[in-house]
Amino acid sequence: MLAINQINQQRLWKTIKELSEIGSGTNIAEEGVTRLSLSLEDLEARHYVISLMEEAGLDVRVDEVGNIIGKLEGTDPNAPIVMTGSHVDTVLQGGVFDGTLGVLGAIEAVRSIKESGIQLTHSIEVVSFTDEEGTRFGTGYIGSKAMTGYLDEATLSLTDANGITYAEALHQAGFDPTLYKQAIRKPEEIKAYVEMHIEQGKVLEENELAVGVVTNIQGPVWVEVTLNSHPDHAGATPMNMRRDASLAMAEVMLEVERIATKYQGVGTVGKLKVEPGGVNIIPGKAIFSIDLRHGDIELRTKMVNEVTASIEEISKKRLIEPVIELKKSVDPAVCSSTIVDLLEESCKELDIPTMKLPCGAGHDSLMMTKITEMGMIFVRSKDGISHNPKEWTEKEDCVKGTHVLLQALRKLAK
Ligand code: HGY
Ligand code: MN
Ligand code: MN
Repeated sequence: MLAINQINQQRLWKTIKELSEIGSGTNIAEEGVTRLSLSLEDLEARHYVISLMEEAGLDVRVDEVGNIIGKLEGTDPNAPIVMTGSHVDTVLQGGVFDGTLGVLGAIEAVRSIKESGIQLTHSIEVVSFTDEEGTRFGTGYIGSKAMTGYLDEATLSLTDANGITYAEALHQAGFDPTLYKQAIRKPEEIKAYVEMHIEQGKVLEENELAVGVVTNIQGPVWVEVTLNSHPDHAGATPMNMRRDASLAMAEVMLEVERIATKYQGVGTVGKLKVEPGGVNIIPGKAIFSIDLRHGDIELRTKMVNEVTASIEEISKKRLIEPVIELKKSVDPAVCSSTIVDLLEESCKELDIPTMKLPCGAGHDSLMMTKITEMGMIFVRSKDGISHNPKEWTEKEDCVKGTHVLLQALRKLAK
């Protein structure tokens, strides 16, 4: 009989390896893993997660927007459930651990509880959320937004690069997006949500710790900016007669850096293109993303307003028409102090040294906090690298994080 605070380490590591092979192409070291939401690779990863949950003896269901939910029944079916989970969709050429550790670790933790034969009062649900990253449709947190009642038709009509809408992609994957409201969970049916995730930063590594307890999470605002002018001849148009969309974009990008630095937030232009895109054509259009984040909502609002004002100003000066489309705006969140304390206590009981730290990245936790007590367990990232094929977390750190998750789930569900 397994001691209750032990998982099957080999089995966990094997599942991480197996899932990493889905969407990894031929050269994972160079190309990483790409499983854009509702793509064939994502669907294959979903089947893997479902089969693993079934193998673990969980009751598995998939909701109207494709959230995969594996349940370990507690002794009291009326007690609010304890939820844990993360995502298996990735960014372009992403790493092996982002999201997947939180799903596979949760499955291993709940599987070990089941194998130990211990009976817990509250049921535990492991969730693999649909489209956390937002890479394909430019928004994200779709599964957790659906569960918390923040998904809407406007979001479902966003399109990917090929003009396919979320709704069509969900439909093609076999779900019925018109029923997305049925995925909503009532706050009273969930006792708490705990997510294990790689830190994707350097703090744990600098403090030589494997595990951290998150105190608060930055909230992201994503906008898509289109700067419209007209293409012109690169040779025949004098410099003082140009309305060059790419130069306007360049100025805005430097403003994003200046304003984010001024407020000690973060600002990123990660996706950009000019049209029509010829060596001898002055760009007539520039289309680019802006990701702005801050832990404080007032300061983030100031950042967003100042970036917007600079886009207007630069466009006016260069006789360009700007269009700014809001794609995502999720409030920053403070983790539940009850859960923070419980996670610290779990580390202490397992003799795993830890520290409290803020979270720069966004997670489904940002949505789940709107309907239940939320907390996060961080696991050390090598060199703080993430959203990069070189993303790496040592096996023993994955095991330690999963032991803390197991301990926390036991305490929450007992
Ligand atoms: O954008 C983020 O912070 C996360 O990777 N979805
Ligand atoms: Mn990510
Ligand atoms: Mn993630």
